[in-house]
Amino acid sequence: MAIPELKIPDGWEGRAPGGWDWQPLWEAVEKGHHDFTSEFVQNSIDKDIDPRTILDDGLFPGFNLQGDRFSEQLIFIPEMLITARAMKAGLALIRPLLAAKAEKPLGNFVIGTVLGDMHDIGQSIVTIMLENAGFKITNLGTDVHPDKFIEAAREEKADLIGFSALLSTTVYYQKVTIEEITKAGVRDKMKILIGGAPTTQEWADEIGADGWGKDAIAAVKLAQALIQEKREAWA
Ligand code: B12
Repeated sequence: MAIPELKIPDGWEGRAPGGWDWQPLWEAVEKGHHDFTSEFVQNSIDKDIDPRTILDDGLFPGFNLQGDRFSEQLIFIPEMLITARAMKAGLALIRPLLAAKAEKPLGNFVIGTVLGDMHDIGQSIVTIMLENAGFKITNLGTDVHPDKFIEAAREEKADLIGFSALLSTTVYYQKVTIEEITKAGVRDKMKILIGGAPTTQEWADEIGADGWGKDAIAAVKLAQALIQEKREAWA
């Protein structure tokens, strides 16, 4: 087993002001110091560092280091949770900077993590990027029952709906949720996107989703393409 190490983003110095040092933020996220993380992220925003750079160069290294340790079972749920809390404290500050101020949204997008699954960092990043691209997002959070997805889709007259799943056991609920949407008679009113680390294009095809996004950038491209496609109108 390889001992996880901090992966320092290539060329980060070129994306930060002279004399800048991300090390304290890498350590704060790693150790789960969410107050310090917020302060440091705010300071980075005040220094006009690009929010994507804050995310990629500032927040991810410490998060990924703990993630690798969690995967190797060197740390456990409590430590991973406090790191996730720090990550989310940072994301919360970046979000308003990236959110588009479009007067007329490109479309209504409902997103959530499927039943039985508590992972929400990835879908939060997808949410931020989609907002940035001009979509109106309704984020239902984690552990979302298929009925709740259907109810929100009806309420929001969703154009697009997205299901995140991070566990090989919960990807099954992406399939179940699509089946329930079909049974409810609303399948053709929206385009369905899926994502999450264990998912693939093959899985998306197998369960009848309209698309699969490998990451947040792919999710945005996919959403922009699918919003152009024909859908049944909501009543
Ligand atoms: C953080 C984390 C946790 C945290 C979650 C905190 C939170 N608020 O999210 C906590 C500690 C709670 C946790 C718990 C568990 N976890 Co966990 N967790 C992770 C970890 C370290 C990181 C996941 C993550 O956030 N990745 C970063 C984000 C940015 O990536 P992402 O989610 O893949 O999202 C990107 C893309 O997939 C895509 N995307 C995501 N969603 C969507 C949606 C759409 C529509 C689209 C288009 C795209 C898209 O875009 C995103 C951005 O680029 C991973 C291991 C790892 N290193 O990845 C394990 C991991 C996912 N967990 C795992 C396990 C086993 C568990 C537990 C079962 C552990 C346990 N023994 O109880 C529990 C399950 C709890 C539950 N019921 O959900 C396993 C899953 C193995 C498997 N294949 O099933 C992993 C892989 C670790 C491992 N190797 O063992 N976990």
